[in-house]
Amino acid sequence: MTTRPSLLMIVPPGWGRFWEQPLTAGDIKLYIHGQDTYAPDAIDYALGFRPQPGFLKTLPKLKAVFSLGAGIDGFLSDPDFPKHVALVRFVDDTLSREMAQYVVLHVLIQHRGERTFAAAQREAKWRQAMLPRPTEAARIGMLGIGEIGTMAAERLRDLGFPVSGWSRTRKSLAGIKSFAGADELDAFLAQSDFLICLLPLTPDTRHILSAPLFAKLPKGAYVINVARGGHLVEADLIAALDSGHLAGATLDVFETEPLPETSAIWKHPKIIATPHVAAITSPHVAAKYVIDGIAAMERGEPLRNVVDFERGY
Ligand code: NDP
Ligand code: OXD
Repeated sequence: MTTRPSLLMIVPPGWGRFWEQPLTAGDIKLYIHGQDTYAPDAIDYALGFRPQPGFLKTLPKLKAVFSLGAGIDGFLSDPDFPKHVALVRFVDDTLSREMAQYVVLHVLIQHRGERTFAAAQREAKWRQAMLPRPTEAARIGMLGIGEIGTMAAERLRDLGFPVSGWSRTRKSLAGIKSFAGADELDAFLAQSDFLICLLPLTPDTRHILSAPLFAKLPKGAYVINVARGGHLVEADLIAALDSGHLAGATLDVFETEPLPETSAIWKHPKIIATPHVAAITSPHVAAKYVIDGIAAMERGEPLRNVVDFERGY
């Protein structure tokens, strides 16, 4: 008789109920941490987002860890993460699509002057205005042009915006200019009227969105951070907005989440803040992804989207 592989779901209290039904559709034995009793050495696979540091190393027979999200900084920040175990990112078109929608929405809110028209409506004022910039002059810079950045860049390109991407390695994407590596960062920034951060959070990218970088953007640039709060020095952003160098910002992610009620970000007139909702991983889609991944590994096939620990993403 063959035993079913076991999967431990490590999520905040209350989340388990969304995942239980889609996950048990697979040929696995599911345990929910904090809810079910299990022996640590009976766990083959784990699934989570930001597990308690040190916890995963207490599972001695782990074969692979699946991330609930595309970003895996919540695992790599654990100094005790068991690096002999494969860590798999969540990569899926439905997630990329929602992220691309969020990016397009916030570029358009700014580009089309939506907040000005909303204010005029509140005053019942008929105030017509031209676009602040013609679309072909509103240059988009994708800081990170991987799975999600590529889809967002293509959507914006198709709306008529000139789009560039910055990455570690050179890209060849139709109608999208590629800048690669630290040497080309300044040239990329100098031509980004919209700067959209879709980088992974690594030691190289932490606090990249800071005063020196903002100073290299054209005056009146708009910043969208949809990657991780750790990319941004919040005080530097507020200073660049208050000085008038930057026109505005949209933030979906924050150094401290939930964003404290006392944060100046909530009420800043030039910031749109959302509570880390640009894309929320669908339990049904992700459960199938995990079940398929486990089945592949059990058949001895390679896993897809495994994190390169050297690179940090
Ligand atoms: P990918 O790994 O597919 O893409 C990352 C991109 O960043 C790649 O283009 C990569 O370059 C580039 N990059 C990484 N390090 C550097 C560096 N040091 N210098 C230059 N470029 C670099 O990630 P995804 O697109 O899947 O996801 C991006 C991030 O989005 C996630 O890490 C996560 O933090 C965030 N996210 C946020 C969500 C939200 O709800 N707010 C939801 C989902 C994701 P190269 O292509 O050369 O490797
Ligand atoms: C992710 C996220 O990384 O939701 O997928 O932040």
